[in-house]
Amino acid sequence: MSDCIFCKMIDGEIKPDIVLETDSVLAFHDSNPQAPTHVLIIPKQHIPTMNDLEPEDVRLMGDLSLAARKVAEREGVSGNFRTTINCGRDGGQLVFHLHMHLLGWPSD
Ligand code: IU
Repeated sequence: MSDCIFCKMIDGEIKPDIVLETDSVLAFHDSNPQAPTHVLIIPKQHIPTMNDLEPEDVRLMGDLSLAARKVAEREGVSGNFRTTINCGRDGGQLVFHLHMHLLGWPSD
């Protein structure tokens, strides 16, 4: 999608602070972090919201979860993180390219 900011990051037109990249997923630091670690994990395929998921996207959603695990390890927050996917404007979604937030805190 030419007007999607996350697609521009995937295409390299805009350069985020990348944590992890695989064939299907890109993970990068959120530009406005809400926790000591705040990473967004996005599918490379443009899917606007969770409401647009189809049965064939099951593997892709698994890829997002496995990427979250790896991101948490790389960021040193494996024992202290949560993930969120906002859906729709009233669900807090501002960017309409599906993304998983990973919010993490260092161990004591
Ligand atoms: P939301 O779930 O759609 O509300 O989350 C969008 C996130 O994308 C939000 O945390 C923004 O800070 C983040 N973000 C970003 O990291 N870089 C950008 O260029 C833009 C938004 I636009």
